[in-house]
Amino acid sequence: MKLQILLLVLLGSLFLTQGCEKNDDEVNEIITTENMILVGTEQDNGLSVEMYVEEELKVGLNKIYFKLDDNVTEAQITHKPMMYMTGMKHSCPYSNPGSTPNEDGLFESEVVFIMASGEMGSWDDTVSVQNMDANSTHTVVFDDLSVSETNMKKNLVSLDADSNQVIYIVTLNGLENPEVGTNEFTITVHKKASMMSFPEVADISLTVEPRMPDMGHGSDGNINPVYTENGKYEGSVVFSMTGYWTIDFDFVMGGEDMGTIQYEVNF
Ligand SMILES: [Cu+2]
Repeated sequence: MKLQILLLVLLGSLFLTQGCEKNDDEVNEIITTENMILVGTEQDNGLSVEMYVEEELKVGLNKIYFKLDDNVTEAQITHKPMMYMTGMKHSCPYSNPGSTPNEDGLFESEVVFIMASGEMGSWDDTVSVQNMDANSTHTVVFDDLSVSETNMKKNLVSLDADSNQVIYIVTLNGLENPEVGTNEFTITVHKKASMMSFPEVADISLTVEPRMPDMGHGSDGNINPVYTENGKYEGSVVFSMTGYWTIDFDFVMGGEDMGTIQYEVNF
């Protein structure tokens, strides 16, 4: 009898889960520019370019969308985020959109902001468009972008085979609203080759280890982050209760231990 009830509950939760997944798909489909934040509209040489975001820009991984005039079906878009500070400027890790828009007519790109905007400096994004339909070129600048602090960007300082110092820029994303249970996250890893160049790092073995230092325990069921694309590694972490947690990420490349980065979560 008890077994039958258990089976019924299991079956029920299976249907519930499927129902939820269906809903998520529907939500994804109705995301249009109307649900997004228009950062700005700029024009050059007869083409208008709009910049959209799903949420306010922040330190860490951001999706930035560009929309061109409706009739453009193919375009080569390159952009360059830049921060202007006193006496210097620097860029950050980013990826360029593909040559065709998504089903909502948006060209998708990613930017990993490594500093917040404010008294220390301001961000802009220079966007160059080669309209393949009209064979025309256009350049616009979105300036004074507002980027908020998250404390989710850290530097991993390591030595290469010749004992030269190498700086890797690491961000942790997706744990803004942690919950008891499984939390999916995305780590980004880029090498700081110069103030302007931040190539992705694709060949790192990462392990995740959450701990509750005040209580002396960790948790089971964590999934080590695995590389996907554009410097991104995806995994999940289990918080078995609310409170103060530390999360250690251990970095290994080519069998060599590169070091550990620790984040803190309190909820
Ligand atoms: Cu800066």
